[in-house]
Amino acid sequence: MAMVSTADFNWKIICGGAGGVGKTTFLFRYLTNQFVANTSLTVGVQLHSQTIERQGKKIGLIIWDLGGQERFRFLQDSYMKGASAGIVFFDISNLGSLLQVKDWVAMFRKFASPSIPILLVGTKLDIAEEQMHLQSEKEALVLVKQLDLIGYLPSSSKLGKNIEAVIYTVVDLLVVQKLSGRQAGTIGGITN
Ligand SMILES: Nc1nc2c(ncn2[C@@H]2O[C@H](COP(=O)(O)OP(=O)(O)O)[C@@H](O)[C@H]2O)c(=O)[nH]1
Ligand SMILES: [Mg+2]
Repeated sequence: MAMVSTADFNWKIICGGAGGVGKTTFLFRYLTNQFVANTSLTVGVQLHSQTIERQGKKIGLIIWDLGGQERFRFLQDSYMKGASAGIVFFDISNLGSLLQVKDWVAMFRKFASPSIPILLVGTKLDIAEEQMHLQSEKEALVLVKQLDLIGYLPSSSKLGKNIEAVIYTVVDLLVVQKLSGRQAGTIGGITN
């Protein structure tokens, strides 16, 4: 992968979470500002690249959409290498999907870096009942603390809620870490 660019930083962000929680839909919404109701099953890994500007810095991003399906797991270890940050998704309308969060966090730390910053994101806020919002937030915040994640954000790709906020939260943290000279959770890789 050629990363010839004039960006100040080039970062790889990896996305994980149970199949069907809305990872592909989220990334599609982020990149195109459109909601598609029928994304086909993500086969293995898809990647999207873009350049954004945050805090006066030009940042080249490569966002990797890891398939949640068990049968593609074998592909995934090497794709996590060199990642600077991770996003783990679960479905607010299906709290069973929270059970897989721990595994994804463990994989990111094992194959990317033990100190990789990871944001927890709830999806499909629009179809979850009010009581689920509260319940999911409570459980998500427990996980954030337990697993030492950088935070939690509820989102809806349908409503376009907290889509950019998710990406910017991660990127802004990396920028701050970089500028303050702290390790941005990566070992070599594509990070400048
Ligand atoms: N109502 C609603 N449905 C969503 C949302 N995000 C994803 N979905 C639906 O959830 C299903 C699975 O989404 P997908 O992105 O393929 O999940 P992935 O396996 O995690 O990539 C699709 O039918 C999406 O349309 C959302 O924010 N609101
Ligand atoms: Mg997918």
